[in-house]
Amino acid sequence: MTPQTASPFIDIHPPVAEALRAGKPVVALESTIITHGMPYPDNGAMAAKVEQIIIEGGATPATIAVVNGRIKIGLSDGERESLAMTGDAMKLSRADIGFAVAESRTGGTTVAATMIAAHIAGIKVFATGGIGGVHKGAEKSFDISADLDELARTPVIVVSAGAKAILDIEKTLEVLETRGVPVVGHACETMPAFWSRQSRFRAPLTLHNAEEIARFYETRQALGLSGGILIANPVPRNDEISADEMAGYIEAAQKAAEAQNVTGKAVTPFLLGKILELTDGRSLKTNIALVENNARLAAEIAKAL
Ligand code: PSU
Ligand code: MN
Repeated sequence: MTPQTASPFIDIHPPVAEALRAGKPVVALESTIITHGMPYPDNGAMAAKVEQIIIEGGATPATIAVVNGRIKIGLSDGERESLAMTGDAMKLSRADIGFAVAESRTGGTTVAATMIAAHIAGIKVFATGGIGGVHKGAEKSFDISADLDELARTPVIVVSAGAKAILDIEKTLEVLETRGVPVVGHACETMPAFWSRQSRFRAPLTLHNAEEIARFYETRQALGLSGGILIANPVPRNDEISADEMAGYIEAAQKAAEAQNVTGKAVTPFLLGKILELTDGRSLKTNIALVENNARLAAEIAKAL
């Protein structure tokens, strides 16, 4: 529930507030995917569609962002569209969400920051595309997403299509295991790889439906086990791009990032943009399809809880 000291900085969109008060299912959505993950106007259209899917699934969507220093739990259509058009929005993770609030800035929240805000508001389920993780070459760059640490500490179920295939999936799984984060394949034994249904790695755990996922979450809570759960939900078959085909694009994007000295927070948006270019927009279509698919499952989980 909203801690007293946080509430002066938070605006809960009326339909979300009402659903939370009534104990109805709510699904949080991140906004870095809007501000940094996709180009305009596809980003705004995707964000609207995903909210629609959650409503059709019987839950209330709450897109989370920081707008002029206010932590928004749920956006109006106008606010969401205007965020989609904000060219200079910040990318906000745990390290910078407080800064954006203190300095009245506007930004998209990453998986980590969205988990923080969702938890403050009392929302237990959150749908995204892919989480951040351990980047390829992390042994040199030390680039490991704050999303992994957040999953270890904040009790929110994150529904994803796995870790983005631009990452080192094997090392990402290792860090999640070390930090005590359950990684659950949804009706699959193999870890998905974002644009592709299969990576080369096994899903550490498998559950078959929303009810089983809800029961697992509640059991962990009852046992006093802290932290979240990562659900890995494969992209629908008709929308996938095979891992073999993606590998070439990913390598080319990585080379371009190195050549242009792209580092830090800019790496993920740069790689996604480059891959979009290299695939002639196909990666974007797949990205949208998998987010929609995750929103559907998240709504079912929210109802099952
Ligand atoms: N999934 C997408 N597109 C994105 C992201 C995820 O389909 O843009 C964002 C998420 O917000 C995730 C962030 O938390 O990328 C990870 O960034 P970094 O690797 O810098 O932690
Ligand atoms: Mn990073």
